[in-house]
Amino acid sequence: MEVAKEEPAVVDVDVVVVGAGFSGIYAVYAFRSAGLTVQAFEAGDGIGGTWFWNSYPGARCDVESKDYSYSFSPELEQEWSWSERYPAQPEILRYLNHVADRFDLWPHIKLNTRVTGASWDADTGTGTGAWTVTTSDGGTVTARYFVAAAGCLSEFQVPDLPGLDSFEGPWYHTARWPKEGVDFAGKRIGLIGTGSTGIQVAPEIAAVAEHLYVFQRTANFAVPNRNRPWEEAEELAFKSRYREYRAQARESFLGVPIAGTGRPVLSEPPEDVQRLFAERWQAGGGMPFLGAYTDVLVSQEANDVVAEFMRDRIRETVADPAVAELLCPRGYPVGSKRLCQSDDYYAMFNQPNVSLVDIRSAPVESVYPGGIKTESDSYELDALVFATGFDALTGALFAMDIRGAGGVPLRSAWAAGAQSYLGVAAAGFPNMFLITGPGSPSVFSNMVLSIEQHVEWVRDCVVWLRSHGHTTIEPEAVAQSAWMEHVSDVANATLFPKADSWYVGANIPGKPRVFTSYLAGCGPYRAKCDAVAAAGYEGFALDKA
Ligand code: N01
Repeated sequence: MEVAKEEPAVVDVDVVVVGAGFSGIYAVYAFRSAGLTVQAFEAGDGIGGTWFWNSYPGARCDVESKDYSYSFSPELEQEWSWSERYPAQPEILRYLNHVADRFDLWPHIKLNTRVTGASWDADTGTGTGAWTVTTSDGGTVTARYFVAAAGCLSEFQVPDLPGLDSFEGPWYHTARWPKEGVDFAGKRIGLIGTGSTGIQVAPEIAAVAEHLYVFQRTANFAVPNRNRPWEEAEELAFKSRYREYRAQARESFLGVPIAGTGRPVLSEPPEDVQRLFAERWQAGGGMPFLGAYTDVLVSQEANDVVAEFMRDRIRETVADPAVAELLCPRGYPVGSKRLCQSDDYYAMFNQPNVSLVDIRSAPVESVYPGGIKTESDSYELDALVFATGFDALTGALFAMDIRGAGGVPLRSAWAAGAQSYLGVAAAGFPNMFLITGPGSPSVFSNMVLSIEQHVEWVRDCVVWLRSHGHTTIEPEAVAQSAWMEHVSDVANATLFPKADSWYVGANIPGKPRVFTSYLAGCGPYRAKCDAVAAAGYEGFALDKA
């Protein structure tokens, strides 16, 4: 007997939001403030997204606290007090919980609930189309708009090492760190992964472990943080001009106002270049360092100057010249893999209980019950730590079974690489919005600023649709293709696509190699998004579905 498809007669909520990290939390606030009904689902048993899951020791943001915070509420901005220049993970989590308390957002957030699927139904009986969203608790909710705020770096990756199952000790991925913490005292620990995360967690492990073995496949560039307490007098002085500062940030390239020289490295006397890099090295921070000159990320010759400066700092920090040379990154432009920040990573290799293991020249062969075997040696280990990264940008979207018009899966629509218009919406997926999606500046910017910009744009779009009597919106295929071509043209004028990084999906076997972040800067990108809206959502089809 054929069972009739049950179609909901009414839509439960106006907006479903996936995730309750920085994006989802602000989306709840923004949509509710616009008079919309909103339901957010969060897989974790707490809010915070990336800052909830990545609770490994040493986790800290490399964007300064004053920038890595919401700007939507001047009152919040004034009353919250950051304790350090760069915020540590527990403090960011406290901040986000404070925001949820202060703005009474909890009633709209369902924890412990993963969104498993979302499908667009053009005819729900309401005559307007809606998304049917399924969740891990077996629930179903319908919504006019589906907002994916699932994070750019959510789907973590554990390498498929032969024999890992046989390992007798515990192993951990930094993105699922046990909330109760891990005691490494007196233990021999193997760390795999030397990206931003590995570089942060390593010194913390080395401080307590009997021995830390750092298994390095690719050496990474790291600039100092020069982290320090945010003194009250400095904070008060800064806060007196916070609004003005935020306005500058919005127009800036990275979402953080950076004072650069505005000149290329290659036009400057070499001694001036060395002096300026030395000053910025001393001051700490990756953005002012790479932003000192205009050609660092577009000219290989200019980039080589910076890379050699950084290698010299490694050589003067690490006592053993052979270890120092192994730590010196080569083979890709500095900045084309995410620049790391640390005050103590390189110096850690001077500790007698730390060894650097080169798994580029002698790769890991297998894990055995008592440790790791490489092509040249064996290492007896009590525990393993993976800081091996994420299926970035698309991983969290593909983890849900998202189906657009005609039941087309997002995974199929994006099989050759992510396709979006402005990084905020995708052709064939009506009334679906992506917060910091592929095709927007996202991971190449101060994420909190980019999140606010996207959420506000989407909120204004929905309000406009309703006030103008439109029921659906989705990008026109031609506008989307032109946008992605533009994104690619901008990227190809830089050194970024040269590296095998997660930016191009190179860390995930079989993932199409596509660079999908928009590199023309936050200010110009915002202007483009605003112009599209002002022109009645140019490039979007209205009421098509
Ligand atoms: O991940 P990654 P991450 N065998 O992909 C290695 C943000 N973040 O978690 O380069 C051996 O960068 C891999 O080696 P290789 C930030 O945006 C921010 O560190 O592929 N090694 C690499 O060394 C960052 O970029 C902050 O050769 C393997 C490492 O694992 C992003 O998150 C802090 C391997 C993965 O590095 C991701 O950073 C932390 C294998 N099979 C994170 N597979 C701050 O704000 C992978 N690797 C400071």
